[in-house]
Amino acid sequence: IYQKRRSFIKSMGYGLGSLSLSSVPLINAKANNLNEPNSYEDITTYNNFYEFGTGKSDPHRRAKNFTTRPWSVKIEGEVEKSLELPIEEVLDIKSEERILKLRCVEGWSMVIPWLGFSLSELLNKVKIKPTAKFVEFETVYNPEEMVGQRYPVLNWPYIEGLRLDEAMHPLTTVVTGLYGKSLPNQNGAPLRIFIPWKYGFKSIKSIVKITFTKEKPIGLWEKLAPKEYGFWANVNPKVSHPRWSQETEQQLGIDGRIPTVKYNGYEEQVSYLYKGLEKTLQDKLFR
Ligand SMILES: Nc1nc2c(c(=O)[nH]1)N[C@H]1C(S)=C(S)[C@@H](COP(=O)(O)O)O[C@H]1N2
Ligand SMILES: [Mo]
Repeated sequence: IYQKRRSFIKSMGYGLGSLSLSSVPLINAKANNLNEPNSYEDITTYNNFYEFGTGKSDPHRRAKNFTTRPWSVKIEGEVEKSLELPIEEVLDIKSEERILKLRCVEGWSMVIPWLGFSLSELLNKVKIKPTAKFVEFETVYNPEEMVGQRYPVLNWPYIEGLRLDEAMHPLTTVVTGLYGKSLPNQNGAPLRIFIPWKYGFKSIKSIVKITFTKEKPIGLWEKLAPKEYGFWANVNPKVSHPRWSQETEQQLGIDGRIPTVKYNGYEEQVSYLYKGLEKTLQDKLFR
């Protein structure tokens, strides 16, 4: 099914978002290639959420009645004491507006005014053991409501992972909403993470479990196609996907393709995480 990732956006015919933002982002992390935010319409009707189908318009049509209450998030693994947090307690953590750019590995991008807070705030609710080196995330498994999960298109549930210091980076965000509203189901309600310097598939939606691990987690895409989707998946225009170049991208609502920027424009904020590892990571990006 991943072959479908070939399909690029043709001419989208969208204008620039008509909504203007009254609030200023509280996080001082402007990507060096950040355009105007995309419209609410773009962000909520053009999605990747294979649990609801592989078409870009499937999630917003099929996720309408998805049940997000009651909901809880388990935090377990290499911790002193595991925790199961009701969603209400997660949403009690103060969210702020974070205008960040999403770059999908397929070659399209959007600028999104998310609402959220640093994942570290959630992770610090448990006492993490020194043996924890990575963090694994898991999406809910609910085939009754997620029609895509009724078919073995992917090896459900969706899994992704980060190195512990990547997970603790202040730009790694727990997303609770967008455009000042609660998070639409198609964007990963009631909570998803967002890692702005990595390809979009790392930003896993509708999370029910977070596990601290000793070993590097293997994400669902990496398991399916290890030559195409690696663990690191840092945005890098110089490292091609085996089947297409990553040098440019189509930002929804913008005419023509724009150059893709290393770490999706967040190099200044995140490059220290990969000091000394850069060469290795470039080689391993899709392996
Ligand atoms: N559970 C889950 N999370 C997911 C996906 C998915 O199919 N299932 N798709 C990923 C991909 S490939 C991208 S590009 C982003 C898209 O996020 P958006 O639909 O909010 O723009 O979600 C990511 N998170
Ligand atoms: Mo993606």
